[in-house]
Amino acid sequence: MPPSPLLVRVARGAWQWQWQQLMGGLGPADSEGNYRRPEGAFAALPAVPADAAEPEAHVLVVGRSCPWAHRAWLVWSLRQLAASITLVVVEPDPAAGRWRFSEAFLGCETLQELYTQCGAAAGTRATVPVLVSRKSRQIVVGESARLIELLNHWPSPAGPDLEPPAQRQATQHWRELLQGRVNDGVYRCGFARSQAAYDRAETALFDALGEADALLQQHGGDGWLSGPELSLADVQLFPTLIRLELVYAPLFGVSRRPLWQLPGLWRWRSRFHGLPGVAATCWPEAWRRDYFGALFPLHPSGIVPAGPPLATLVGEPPARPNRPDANHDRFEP
Ligand SMILES: N[C@@H](CCC(=O)N[C@@H](CS)C(=O)NCC(=O)O)C(=O)O
Repeated sequence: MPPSPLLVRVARGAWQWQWQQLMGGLGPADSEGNYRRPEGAFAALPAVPADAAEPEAHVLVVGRSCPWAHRAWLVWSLRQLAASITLVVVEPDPAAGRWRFSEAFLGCETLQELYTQCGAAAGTRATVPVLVSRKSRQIVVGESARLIELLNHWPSPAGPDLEPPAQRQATQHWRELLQGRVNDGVYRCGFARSQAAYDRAETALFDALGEADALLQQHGGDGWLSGPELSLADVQLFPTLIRLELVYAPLFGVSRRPLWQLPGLWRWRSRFHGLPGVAATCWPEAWRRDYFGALFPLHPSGIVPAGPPLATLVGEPPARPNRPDANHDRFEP
């Protein structure tokens, strides 16, 4: 027998209330339901440390699924900083809601312990990415937007300058636009607590992607987001776009335009993925496992869906139907 309409109404109301409480655990929202990312600690841009070139003097802590960590990992990789900065990958512990070292690191089992050991105030969120000085046991910087600037100034044997002087203004423009509307924008969609909040974030996201796509199409398959040379703007865009079909479209509801409908961005993503060292920073299984497994209020079953193989998301865009007028939705027995 189907449940009575009254029971359905009560259950719905109770679930909605509980859902709002659970969403509060993912992040704060304003009174209109817009997601508001909390400020991070250790957010200032420091000077390049005097011992920056010393072998293994610094440690960059990243998590595979975190897009903010991914951008730092990319700069570390593109600028070949492995000799002076050791990369340490932490694993999520979703039950405890924290990051854990695979093996004890500087005497710490969890990232929270490392933050405390480095003098972080009680209650500080222990987030990745974070750059730590091994010698002084201090956090150098813990905010990804500043961290990638610092890594770009870090002494490097061969790495490119990701803030090319001739493109400075355009790089700055794109970085600011991407940070809010795209990088955080997908979270503003996924963590929205009202339809209006979601609609605002989703429109801003796809407007920004449309703008980037138009520009890249004008470049005709050459060049990068802020000009002929690769820049930090490209670095910021990649972690969000490479997760689009794998995680953000199905989980955060950002599926209005699949990327193959934005061919400038599709080709840009393939070229970026093909840069030396980039593929080794991509972990689609870990991304899906962590996002679908950990974000309980968005996906209570915890079932990790299959996703398209990464290899199908790079290379030439999928062939379009060769008869544009064909009615593919028509049911023809
Ligand atoms: N503002 C930070 C945000 C980083 C961030 O939110 N990292 C998440 C993983 S994607 C994290 O470590 N969260 C752990 C926590 O909040 O306790 C940045 O961009 O560096």
